[in-house]
Amino acid sequence: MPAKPTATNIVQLDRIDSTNEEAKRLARQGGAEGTFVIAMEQTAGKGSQGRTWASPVGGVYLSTVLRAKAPHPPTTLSILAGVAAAQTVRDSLPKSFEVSVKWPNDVLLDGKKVAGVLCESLDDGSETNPLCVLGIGINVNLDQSQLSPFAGNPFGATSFQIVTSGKKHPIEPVAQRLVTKLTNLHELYWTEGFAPVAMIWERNCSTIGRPLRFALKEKEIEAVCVGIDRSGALVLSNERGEQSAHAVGEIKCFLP
Ligand code: BT5
Repeated sequence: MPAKPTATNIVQLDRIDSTNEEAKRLARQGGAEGTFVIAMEQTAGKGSQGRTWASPVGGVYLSTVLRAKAPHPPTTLSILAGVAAAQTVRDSLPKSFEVSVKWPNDVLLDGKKVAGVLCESLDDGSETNPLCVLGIGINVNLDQSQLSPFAGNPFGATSFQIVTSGKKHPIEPVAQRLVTKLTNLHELYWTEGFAPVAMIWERNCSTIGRPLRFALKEKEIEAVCVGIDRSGALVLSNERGEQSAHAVGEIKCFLP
């Protein structure tokens, strides 16, 4: 059993292709566990499934290398990262703003996407406690024109600057807060397992008890969200009360 990783090393960069790629390069050289890579700007920021993440100066772009702890799969770490990002956004803004996490790990600020998470597994030969890169992007000082390409997405896009009527926010404390939240949550996960992290996720989510439209690979279904299971999969209940767990898929919208 490897030792519990701690935040040992923070690499600060002005500009990089992708902090996830840099974290992977460091991991390949060995000893990257617990390392944080933070950049002011990404030239090739990545979303999930080959999508891109707009990453101009004004956002927080952070990746860290952590191990999932058996028997929990890497998906549990991506849930953990969503919780850390939501806590970071909430603690960085006045309490009047509504912050929630949408399964699995998008963070919504007043109902619009303000942060995203990309979790990638690294094959380091350890099947028991796989090494993962967790990448988080938070829109802090991005303006309307920088986010307008995403206005048509199901949950749109927003930033700290947009919701606070154009106010600029210091980036450094947001990045620092995210490092602390990730470190604390990973410690909790490592010592007590995924269950307490899942409970915090459920407390922070906008989803439980709400009817929603969910896109599976080949069809869309309407169901009520019940919670997440021990692997981080979304548990839905249909109109007959039958429950199903979904490891993949996307919440398209909430229903009235
Ligand atoms: C995500 O993907 O939400 C994962 C984003 C992870 C970004 C971090 S930044 C640090 C680390 N290094 C990287 O290279 N990546 C990670 P997904 O759910 O697939 O959402 C991507 C979609 O959101 C895109 O196809 C756009 O439609 C939209 N989008 C792109 N940039 C955005 C932004 N800055 N804010 C809101 N939406 C955005």
